[in-house]
Amino acid sequence: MMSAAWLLLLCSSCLAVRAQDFVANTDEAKVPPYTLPDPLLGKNGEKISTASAWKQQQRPYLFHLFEENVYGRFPQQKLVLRYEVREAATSALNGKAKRKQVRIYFGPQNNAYLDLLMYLPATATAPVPVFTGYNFGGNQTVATDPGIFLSQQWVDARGKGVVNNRATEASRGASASRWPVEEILSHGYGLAVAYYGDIEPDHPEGWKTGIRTTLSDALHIQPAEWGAIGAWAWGLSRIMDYLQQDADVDAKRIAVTGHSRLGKAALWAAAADQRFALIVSNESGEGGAALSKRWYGETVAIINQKFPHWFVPNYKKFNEKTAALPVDQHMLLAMMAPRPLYVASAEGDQWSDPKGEFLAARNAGAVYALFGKTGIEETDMPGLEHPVGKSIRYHYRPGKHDISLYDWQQYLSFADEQWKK
Ligand code: GTR
Repeated sequence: MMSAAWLLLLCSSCLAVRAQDFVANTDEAKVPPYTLPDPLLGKNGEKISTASAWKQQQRPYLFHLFEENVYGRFPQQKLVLRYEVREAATSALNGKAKRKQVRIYFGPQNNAYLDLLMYLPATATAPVPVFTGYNFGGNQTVATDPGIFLSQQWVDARGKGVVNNRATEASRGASASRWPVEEILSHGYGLAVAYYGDIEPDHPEGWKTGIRTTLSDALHIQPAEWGAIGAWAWGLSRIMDYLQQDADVDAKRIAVTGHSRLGKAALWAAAADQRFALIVSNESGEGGAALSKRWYGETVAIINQKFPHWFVPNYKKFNEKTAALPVDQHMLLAMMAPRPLYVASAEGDQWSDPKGEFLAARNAGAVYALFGKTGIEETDMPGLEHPVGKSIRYHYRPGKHDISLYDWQQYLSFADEQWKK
């Protein structure tokens, strides 16, 4: 029989765990000990020690664990896509760019599509590497360029120039500071962006009008078998399908980038689709590059509560017990191997747990080592504006949760290093 005192103790420690998981901690001294699963520990307890065992056995096994517990199933059914070049301009952005706007239809019907906006260096004489990723408010927010089609989709009411959840002319260039197009072009790279709401509007009811419903039959997947992040990731893979057959694009050098929730989607897309050659996570935080078992900043419970539509329903099982999660996010980052990976955090964004992002990036290195690649050798979190690491790079910069010019400059020079050797 358990004594009353013991019961009391047990109960109060349960309560402590509950409270801890729902409350965001930002005091490093209060981070309790946690254990990270070993990405090289196989399904049957064996040690994975070669790149081929990783590729053939361990990677598919971990991918499946992420599908089951975090993001949901990633549909493999191939669709016959249709591409409509809606507009092409040989001279945009004061002659610095060629602009192309392509509608990617996901099948024979006209009800499911995504609008891609591309800027390519005007002077390019050969196919160029391309950075791709989503924006938050429609393609017209990326630049003030009046030639960009205005998004007609549902957009978040908080965006600049948004009236009744629709974008207006006043939204042009609203997120231009996040997309230094000329800087990207000056490195000889193109940019291909889309609005994530084309795939699924970002609210708990969004799945009803998004591709989780419209393509449910075509993809042989029920809406509840995956989440919005999974759907957005799937959309990035379809952008890749398009880019692969665009003669202006060097399809072997396509980088996928994403900020915050879109960084989560970029990471999951690159885990599922190894055609992405370089991956950038900008402050992707919880459910992205940050460790889930480390109690700091946003937690699994908080994210599931606030964004019930982002992950697979199974993920909610771990709200109050992240210790039971069979995976952690260093394993997601490990699935990028051996491709170059950049993880970035900001000082003013403790919500994303910068140190948890650094530790995940560092711990992914064991898998890169199987390929003879060096990740991050530094054991301590680096100082501000002091990027570290080789095939896996990490930086911590001053400033708020955002994508700054400094961030892009690091990504572009990282790509130069990797691609222009
Ligand atoms: C926050 C959310 C984060 C991050 C962020 C964003 O509200 O808690 O996980 O995704 O939004 O996307 O800006």
